[in-house]
Amino acid sequence: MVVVSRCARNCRQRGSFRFCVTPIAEPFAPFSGLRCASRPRLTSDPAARIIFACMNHKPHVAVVGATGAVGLEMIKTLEKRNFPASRLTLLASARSSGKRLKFQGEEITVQELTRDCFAGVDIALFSAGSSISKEFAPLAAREGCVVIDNSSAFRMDESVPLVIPEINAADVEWHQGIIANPNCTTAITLMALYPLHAAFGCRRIFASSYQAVSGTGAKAIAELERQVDQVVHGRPVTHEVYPHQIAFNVLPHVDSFLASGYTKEEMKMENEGRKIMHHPAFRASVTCVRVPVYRAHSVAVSAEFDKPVTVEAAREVLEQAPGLQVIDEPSRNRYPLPLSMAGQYDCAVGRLRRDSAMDNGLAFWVSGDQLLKGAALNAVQIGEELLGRKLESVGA
Ligand code: NAP
Ligand code: 2RA
Repeated sequence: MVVVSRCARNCRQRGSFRFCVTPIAEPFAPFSGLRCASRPRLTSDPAARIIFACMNHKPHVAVVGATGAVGLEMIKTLEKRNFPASRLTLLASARSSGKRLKFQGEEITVQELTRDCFAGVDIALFSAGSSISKEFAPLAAREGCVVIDNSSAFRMDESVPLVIPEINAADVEWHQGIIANPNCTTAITLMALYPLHAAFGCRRIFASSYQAVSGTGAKAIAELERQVDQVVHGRPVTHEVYPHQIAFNVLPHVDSFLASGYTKEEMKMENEGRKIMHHPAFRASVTCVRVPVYRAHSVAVSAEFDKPVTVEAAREVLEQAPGLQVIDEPSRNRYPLPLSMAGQYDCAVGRLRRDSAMDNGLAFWVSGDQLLKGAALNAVQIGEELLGRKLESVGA
């Protein structure tokens, strides 16, 4: 296979991206044996018209929702991982306009998000909620920007890849301007479940989550702090974010309820899990619970597999899995804890045991920082995939 830098027939320039719009079903022409470096090698939809953005310079990056719990972590993650941004634009609501945030030793002034913010921006990391994403992400994509979106707005859209780089990195290749980041509880669970699925074939899971308040955003962190102070000082407890007191309590309620009795958050595990693992028959019955933990979600999972699975075989698989630590020495009280996982890029799995209620079943406990692997880190990793794949294509 000869890779040409562009096919001259269907390659287009949009902003600072080069991409190929050859329909994937059409044989690459005009000469067989040639492939355009701008054209994706994989797609789940053979009829789709593909737009694959290839970056040809250091990107101008924007963070939308820069002042929020996730946005602040995005800025730190871009800095810590030396993301090769030529420029960083920080966007939030009018309330934050003029605030200054640090990036690589410099102060950057936050600007109000408006419709004309995306001219010249190459990659935009969105984390300002679904309604903002629905309004501004398509507009940014039309400007030639690749949007990596943290909200649930586009996750189940068939034209939008939903990506955890350790699992389905190649899906970034069929993006059409928007790539979705998965739900945080789903992402953390799949970091342990997917390697097991690849080895033993996962049929279904039963799971309960233990979700930190920072999953709800900056206001919920403040609510827990305030309520702890109110309880400790014997004052009346006030609540604004959650329907009940969260301090010294747990709430079996994350996101809104559906007619089925499950919440939206609970259904994300099955729906998003199917798309990310390319496993349309995957089933998940989940109870999502909010706990008075500041940071890092945990999930107790019982999984049923096609093949028999021993604890030893599962451990061997999990020890090889990227982005995952195995912390599993119950006799020494060693298992993953949200307190220890807060601030870490890796997730951790432990409490591995044969599930006593299922054939071919394995029970485990997985924890991870949902602001990082469940949001900011995963988004930056997707950006890195976009840049890395250009190098791979050119060098092929
Ligand atoms: P957050 O702490 O409440 O932050 C929200 C951000 O959105 C702030 O920067 C806010 O700016 C900005 N924003 C709100 N209204 C806006 C508007 N009209 N125009 C422009 N910017 C606006 O929330 P978060 O926890 O960071 O979550 C943000 C998104 O990420 C949500 O879609 C959430 O579902 C998703 N997510 C969160 C997590 C998590 O662990 N927190 C994990 C995965 C996905 P101001 O400061 O100016 O108000
Ligand atoms: C939560 N999954 O923890 C969400 C993060 N937006 O509520």
